[in-house]
Amino acid sequence: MIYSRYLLTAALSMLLASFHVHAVGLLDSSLEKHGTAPIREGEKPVIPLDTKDPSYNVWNTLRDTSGDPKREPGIINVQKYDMGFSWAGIPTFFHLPIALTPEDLKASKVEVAIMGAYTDMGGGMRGAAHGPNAFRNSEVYGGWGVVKTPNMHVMVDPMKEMVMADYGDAPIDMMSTERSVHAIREFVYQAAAVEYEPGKHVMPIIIGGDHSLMYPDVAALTDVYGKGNVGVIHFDAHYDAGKYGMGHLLNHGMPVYRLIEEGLVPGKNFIQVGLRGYYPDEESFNWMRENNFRYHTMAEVEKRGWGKVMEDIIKEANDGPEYLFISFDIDVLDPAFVPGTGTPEPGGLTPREAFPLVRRLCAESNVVGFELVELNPLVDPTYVSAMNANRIVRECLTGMAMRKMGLTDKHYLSPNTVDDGRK
Ligand SMILES: [Mn+2]
Repeated sequence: MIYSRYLLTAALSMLLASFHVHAVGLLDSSLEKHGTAPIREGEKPVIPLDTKDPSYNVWNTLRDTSGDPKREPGIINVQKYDMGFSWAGIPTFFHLPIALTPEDLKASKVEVAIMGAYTDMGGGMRGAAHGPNAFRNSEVYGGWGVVKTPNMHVMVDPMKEMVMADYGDAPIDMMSTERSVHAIREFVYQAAAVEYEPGKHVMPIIIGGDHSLMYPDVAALTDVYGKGNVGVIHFDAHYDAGKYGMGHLLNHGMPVYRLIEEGLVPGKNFIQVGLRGYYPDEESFNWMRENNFRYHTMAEVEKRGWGKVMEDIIKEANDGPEYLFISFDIDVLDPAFVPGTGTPEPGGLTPREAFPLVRRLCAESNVVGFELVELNPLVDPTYVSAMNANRIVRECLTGMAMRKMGLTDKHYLSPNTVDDGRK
């Protein structure tokens, strides 16, 4: 009953929202004509939330599990058969078992928890909300169960070397970024706070969702590791440190500014990779320089070549705070490889450039969290974006497994596959 009323409210709000868009256009032209502001002094230009609405917290209320069959905590494999192909079975991230609670993560000593976060209000184009499930369905070949296959570059299979789980999706109020971020921060924190061994925390991998996520995701890790102790390697076509957003303090182009403003991550602990195009402006670059950002634009790649830039990024990653978070906006890749994103920008990285860097960062530096954001399957007709997103995360998982095995030599590649043995 409450739920159906919730749906009705949601439908009504959407209808009102679409009216609002048209109204803004009308007000703009009347503003020019009459010179009077539509909101008079002293009036609040916002409609407050009705906190007494019975559906107010319905999106963030845990299901009553008291009637469920009793079970011991631990991960649950939801597949019926010993083996299955990539396109078959119940779609979880990489066909991994699921974990429903922090107790499940702890009981099974889960090292990596992969979770969805379907934020979609932070960008102009909607569709990133469908990113997590597009990712769950993004396996191209291979499968689960007895099918275990290594990454050919290093001959390491992360699925075999580590305990991992699909941790489900974070709670999101689809009408509000502002209300969602606190719930997401808490959700990510609860997973990352779990120690699967004394002193070793679960690594969260968050699949978005728009890039507003960077704020709650990084904040959750600073809640675990301490303010100022987590550096961010930020892959993106855009700098995402916008200060103004029509009165909003957070949208998908502003999380970097928020993290700095709140003192969670100082500017010197940001390493930005892949900036290009027509945003931001000169003033913003000056602001980044004043705040001691380390940034690597495509202009630098054009001048020095990817190989040299990649080595610098890895050196810088190991010359900063003890803990690192990778924020991978899929639009850092060229639209040829990722049309499925809300703000595509030509002239980006190729998968062949991004894969080794992500793999090496996860192997050669202390990465404790990862997010992949802005995957929008609604504009991904060939699924190539979801496939590349899948492989980016697999490269990180491979690197994590290499680190666990002690394969942390600089740019390690398998002697069996890097050449055919004649040289
Ligand atoms: Mn971004």
